[in-house]
Amino acid sequence: MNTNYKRNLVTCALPYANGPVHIGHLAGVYVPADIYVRYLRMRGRETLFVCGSDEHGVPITIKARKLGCTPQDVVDKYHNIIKKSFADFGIDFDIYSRTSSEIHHKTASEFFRKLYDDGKFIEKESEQYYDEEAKTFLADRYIVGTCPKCGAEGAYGDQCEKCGSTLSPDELINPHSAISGSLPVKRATKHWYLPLDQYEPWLRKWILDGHKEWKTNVYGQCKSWIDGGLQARAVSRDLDWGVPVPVDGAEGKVLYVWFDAPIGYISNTKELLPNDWEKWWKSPDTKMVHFIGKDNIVFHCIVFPSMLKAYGDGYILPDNVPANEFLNLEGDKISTSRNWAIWLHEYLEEFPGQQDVLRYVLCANAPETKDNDFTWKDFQTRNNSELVAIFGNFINRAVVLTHKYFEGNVPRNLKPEQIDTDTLAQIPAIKKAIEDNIESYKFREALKEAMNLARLGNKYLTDTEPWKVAKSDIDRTASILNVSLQICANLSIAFAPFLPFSVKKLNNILNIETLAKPLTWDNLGLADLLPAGHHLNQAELLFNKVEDEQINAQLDKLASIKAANRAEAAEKAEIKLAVAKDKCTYDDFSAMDIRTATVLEAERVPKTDKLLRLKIDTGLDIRTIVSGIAEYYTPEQMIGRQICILANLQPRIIRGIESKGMILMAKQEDGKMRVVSPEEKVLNGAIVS
Ligand code: B3M
Ligand code: ZN
Repeated sequence: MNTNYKRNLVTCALPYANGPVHIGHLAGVYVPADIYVRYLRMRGRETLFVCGSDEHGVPITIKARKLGCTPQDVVDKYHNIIKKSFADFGIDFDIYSRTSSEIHHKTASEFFRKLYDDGKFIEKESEQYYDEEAKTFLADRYIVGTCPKCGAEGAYGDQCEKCGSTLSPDELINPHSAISGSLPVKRATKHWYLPLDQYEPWLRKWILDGHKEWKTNVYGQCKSWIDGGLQARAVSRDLDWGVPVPVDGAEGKVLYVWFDAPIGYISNTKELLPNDWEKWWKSPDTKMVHFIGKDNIVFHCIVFPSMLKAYGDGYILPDNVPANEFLNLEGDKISTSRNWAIWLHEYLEEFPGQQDVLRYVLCANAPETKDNDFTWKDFQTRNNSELVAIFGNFINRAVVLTHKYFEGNVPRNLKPEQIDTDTLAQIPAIKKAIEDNIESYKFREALKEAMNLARLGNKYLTDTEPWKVAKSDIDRTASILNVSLQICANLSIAFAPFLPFSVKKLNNILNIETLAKPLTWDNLGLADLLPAGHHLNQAELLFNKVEDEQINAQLDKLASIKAANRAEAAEKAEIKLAVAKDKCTYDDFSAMDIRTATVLEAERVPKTDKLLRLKIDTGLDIRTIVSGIAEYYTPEQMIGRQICILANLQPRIIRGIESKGMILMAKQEDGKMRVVSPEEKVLNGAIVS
């Protein structure tokens, strides 16, 4: 393992721009990466911190269809939300760009083309599902049907969200296109594949022999992928959103999102350093570290390195990929589709100025070796009993007492005692422990060590009781507060990678601008950071208590999300076909006079949100029918439409209006009611038989 690196290239998984960032993303990827980079910068090591939005792929196109807009509209919206929320949360990227950028399209396209020209791909024709109505191939996610495992409607061609089974489109019952609803047909299509199996010997050597120091969860997953036998992997897709495949005859095909996205790390670097990017990507002096979640391990340890290997030209490989496990929320898996998440942009609105509380809790609870759980109770407890009661309390007492007894000036160490020396002597070991833990990507442990320094200060003050000593021995009090303030300055350094916002406040209290000795990492452990006579600014609380009301409001919010999900699930369940009715006779059926009719006029029934008043031409007469379809159709959508009605239903007075008949409707999968209409225009009054 190279230990003479000259620079550090740190990347973070590119978040899909089909939704905001949530605490699972932060705990898994972005908070640890930001801590690592802030620490490297404090050590004076040349570092580049790169990220951006991942804007291609089927999830984006599905979201666009759902919202009735273009994929570009979707990524524009969420790219901006994500970028702003990262910046407001102190995730201090050198660049946060995006894969819909021109420079990315150019870089990814050239990357593919070189591998293509060098014959690194296999070309294969395969049968894919095709929607003849929409005239497009269907990615698995675009094929829906009944789950063969649990019978749930709306299962996707790759997965059933109800029971979690991984599926293939061929397994679905009644598979149909999510775009047109038509039955998909199989059609031959050509794609390009990266033959990962050809890289197995090299991957075995590079990872299994060469990187035994990687985290157990990462090394273990790589080993099982490699031992399981690597397959050729498609690097193109039939989709109209993404980086077009730069090969003649490849119209309608784009680079597979997991081929193009990792190249985003390169294109983002190029965008930032157009003349200097290669020293980061093609020099053995660069240490590259990918921060990701565990679901991205295969792409960052197997696929992307194989792509870089295939490309050659001196591209470096990651020195480490410290993937984290998953964070759950209140005992349940975080889920974008179920809105079961704490969204970063919402947290920032609801807890203004409290970025560091979330940074602290997410680091202290990080799922570094196993999945972990975030609870609002724990958030409150850690804030109130650790940040407020230990760190904040110590700083506040030391500064307030210095203002009380020494007009805010750091007193001279007039009367030192053994406890002072013993206490200060513990700081270098804490410094070393923080360094060792951060350098080996153990940020939870590193944070604990920083908090141990706060505990040390708090205990020192409690043991020495300057507020009592001051009554009889002001010189001893001077020493106690001098030592305490040195610990305050050390805390500013120790917490700088973790809690940048609080450290900024602390530095203002300590008035570090005028210090002769800067609070650099190398100075962590010194006992003379604040010289006697240095003037402190007024104390201000670093942290505020989180009150029960705030937590209860968040728990109520989650409860209402859970209730909405239950209601939706219940509705979906209800949509399972109603049980068949008892047999009826032909006479029973022929007693109903079902006719076609056309809607001439339509208007909402005042003071109701479900009723429309329709004037219809039944062929027999012009009549009024009041129908509960206002939540599914506007009056405008009904006018001119030919429908089917039960014409001989007894008239009823509805909201004072005589309604003669009933409109025939049917429920869709999502619970929406649709009118039953003849496929083509027929006579008004035609009998439906
Ligand atoms: N867009 C994020 C995810 O799988 C994915 C990462 C790409 S990093 C090149 O959640
Ligand atoms: Zn299922």
